[in-house]
Amino acid sequence: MKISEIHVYGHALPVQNGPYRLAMSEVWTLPTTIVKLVADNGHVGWGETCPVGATYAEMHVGGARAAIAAMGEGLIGAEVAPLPLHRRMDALLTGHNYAKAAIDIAAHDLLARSLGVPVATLLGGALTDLVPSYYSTIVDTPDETARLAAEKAGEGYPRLQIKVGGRAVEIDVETVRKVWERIRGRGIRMAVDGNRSLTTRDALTLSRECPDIPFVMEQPCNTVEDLQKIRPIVRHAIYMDENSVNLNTVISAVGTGLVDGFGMKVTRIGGLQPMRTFRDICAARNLPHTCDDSWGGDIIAAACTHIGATVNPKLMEGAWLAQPYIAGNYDERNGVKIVGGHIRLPEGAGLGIEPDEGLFGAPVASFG
Ligand code: 0XW
Ligand code: MG
Repeated sequence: MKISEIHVYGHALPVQNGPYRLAMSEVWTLPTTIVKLVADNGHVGWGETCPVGATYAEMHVGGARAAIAAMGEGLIGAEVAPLPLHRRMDALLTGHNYAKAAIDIAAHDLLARSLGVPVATLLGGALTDLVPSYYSTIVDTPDETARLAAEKAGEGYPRLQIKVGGRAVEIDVETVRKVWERIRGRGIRMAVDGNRSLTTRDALTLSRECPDIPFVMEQPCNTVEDLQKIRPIVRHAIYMDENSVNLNTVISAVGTGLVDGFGMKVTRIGGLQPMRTFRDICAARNLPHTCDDSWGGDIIAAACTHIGATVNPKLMEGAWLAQPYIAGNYDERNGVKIVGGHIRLPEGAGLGIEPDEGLFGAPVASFG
């Protein structure tokens, strides 16, 4: 089964009750990029990639579309199977994992649909049909963050991620302490995510001022070198997120004992094929991790849920979805939703969703 056509669509995802605010950025609308693959036997598959703005990480919408265009014609005639497809993509373009991920996800959807099985089956098999999610607060006042954290804990989220950074560290300490007052004793896990923004000085202060609170510090500082510096002296577990840009960085972080887990994005690592390798590396070292993406609609949400369902539940830190911030679904009937802090694995073949093509308008590019 070979790729015969590739269509690329642009679609705007406005942030409901925006902006979505991280330590170093604020976003109101996210332009997502959707890929439809058509095979020579008529089967189709859908993929997506949606960076959360242009400064969260080294990725942006223009880069995604340019990279897909650079590979487009060269992928016509390629085998719709993850390994040969990645070899072909790597032969056409170095890097640009987040663009390759859209093709990879579409190929998984297409292959699974043609076999009549869920994508989770291609990824090794689902271990659950109810995948835990986690709620991520935005950077806000200590009181508002604590109020929201308590509300989300009450909704059934098993884990909360509290965003900090971009301001005096004293406010971050106050925020974390106030959240903890509201959720302690309720069995809810907690991550404190600096999204690369903290100096090593402030990361140490945050850890030392909260020795009694069992949170994990997610990507507090900007670089691997910063993490190496604080690693031996902080009191908290460290998770790597934005720095784990490919399997090579993951292997180094795992092999050197730099981290206790990961926040992982399906598109940053290059799609579901590298994501399953990442999952297995973490399992071999007993390291917990998330299965997220930075943003995206139903296609990304379904991809995160399918891989999330294959992770050892003991190590699964949750699949974060942008869905609570997005109005509507690509597939009104089977759209992926968080209910009670958990996500039901979509049923049916492939990703289990049938996007309404009419929403996306004319393709911004087509190949084949
Ligand atoms: C909470 N997320 C998964 C969504 C935002 O894009 C940021 C991200 C993270 O953990 O850094
Ligand atoms: Mg993070």
